[in-house]
Amino acid sequence: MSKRVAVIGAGPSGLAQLRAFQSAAKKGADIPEIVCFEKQDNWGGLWNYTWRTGLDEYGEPVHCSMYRYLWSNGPKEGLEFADYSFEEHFGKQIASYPPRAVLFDYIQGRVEKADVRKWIKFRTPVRNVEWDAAAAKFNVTSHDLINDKVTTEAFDNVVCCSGHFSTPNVPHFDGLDRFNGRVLHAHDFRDAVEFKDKDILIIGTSYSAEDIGSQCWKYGAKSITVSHRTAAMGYDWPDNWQEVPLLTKVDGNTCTFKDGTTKDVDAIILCTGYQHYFPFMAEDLKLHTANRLATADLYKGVAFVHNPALFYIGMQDQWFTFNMFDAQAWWARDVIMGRIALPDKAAMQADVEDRVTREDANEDDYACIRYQGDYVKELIAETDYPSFDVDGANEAFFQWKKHKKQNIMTFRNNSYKSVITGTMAPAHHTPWKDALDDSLESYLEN
Ligand code: FAD
Ligand code: NA7
Repeated sequence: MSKRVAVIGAGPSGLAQLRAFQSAAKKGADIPEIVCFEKQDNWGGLWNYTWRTGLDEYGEPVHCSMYRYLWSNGPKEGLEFADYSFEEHFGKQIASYPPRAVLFDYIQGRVEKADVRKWIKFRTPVRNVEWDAAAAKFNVTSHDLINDKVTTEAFDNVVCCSGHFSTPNVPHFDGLDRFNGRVLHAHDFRDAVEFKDKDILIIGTSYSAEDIGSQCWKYGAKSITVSHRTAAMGYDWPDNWQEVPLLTKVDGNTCTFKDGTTKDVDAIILCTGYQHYFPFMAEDLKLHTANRLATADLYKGVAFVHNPALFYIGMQDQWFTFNMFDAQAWWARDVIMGRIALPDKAAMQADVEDRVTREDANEDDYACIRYQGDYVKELIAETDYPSFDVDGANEAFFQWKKHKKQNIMTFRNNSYKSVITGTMAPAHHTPWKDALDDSLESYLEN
């Protein structure tokens, strides 16, 4: 096939795209030439941990938002690859909430087996993507940082897999500029030990707030105060943890909240989410969407309705992750290879509207999980991605939610059944709160 496809990013979504093409080639298909551009020096995306924050050694914004001691925030049974089980990778079944290093190893195992590293240009950020209507091709400009060389190449398709949890959303609060302690966004949080014996204030109530607060609690923070804009998380928190209304002002170390109460703190961590940010995309190709399950302007959540030679993978808010990226990547591959035909623009826009309406009708998180599970099923049914028990994965998420409600500091001690191999995960050898070593070696000691 004489087509050329550019994949932007070698995180879980980009790697899913590479694996999708490689699996077609393995079955004898004539696949396009694939070039994957990755700005970091290794694959894995957010799972590729670095101690660095701010700018990296080349002056590029550090992509990593992950931190030491991060354990999966949902059960691994909800994200397992249908074509590469945990048992295949580790040679045994492992416990349900692996730390970051274990998941990185798992992600890496599949693509090492597929031998797709040769398609990736590391340390090569994409700087610009434009559509040349006359040639019906994209001009992709990338920067080889090691040789400081900028190149523009033509591609028939672009698959954007650059992630959307890296560019922080950083609100201002009155007096922050005069705060006497440390202020940081979750994107720059690396090591909870820094906050041992400290009083910390967290702003936000979603995954980052819950998990960074829990990390700080686990590693010995003196107190954790969580400030909410919309609603408190409402878990049964430990004694040195409180939930308060929104921060209204900071004066010295004293924080005042909407109900007039105050708290003196040593550090403020803004767990206020991230922006979908694509500075390298020409305006007519740029995705503008909120962080939600039904993204704007993506037919089937993948093909850009204003130019469907362009695909975005993994741009949804995420209950499902790795297996959803796979479903999307297999589907994008089949459009690119002419196996799936796209309808006209009006039909694609109607599809987006329908997804938005259906998402808006979801009444609770359980409905949202089912909604995203149904989406994964829908895409899988249209490709040769191995079918798996998505309802079983939904069930793992439902159990996870119940276990969190029962005890937010022990939910990671639970085990679930793999929907790929049918095996029950073993209990981990140490309860999460006592397991201070998050290394792969320690986790696999079961
Ligand atoms: P990313 O992982 O963000 O990868 C994008 C890649 O694109 C990066 O390698 C980046 O360097 C590259 N890139 C960006 N811009 C360019 C450019 N211009 N040119 C070239 N390359 C570029 N999910 C789970 O399933 N379980 C969890 O426990 C979990 N925990 C999380 C914890 C945190 C703190 C965060 C932020 C996210 C977490 N996630 C978790 C969700 C996470 O989004 C997915 O697991 C996954 O990493 C998304 O993959 P991705 O490839 O879409 O994006
Ligand atoms: P999320 O899930 O986007 O959540 C962002 C949180 O930040 C949410 O609680 C918001 O409150 C809060 N927020 C946003 N802006 C403000 C302002 N201005 N003031 C107060 N609070 C604000 O991001 P996370 O980082 O938690 O999670 C991202 C991913 O990382 C996730 O998928 C995980 O896998 C890990 P709201 O409820 O909107 O009032």
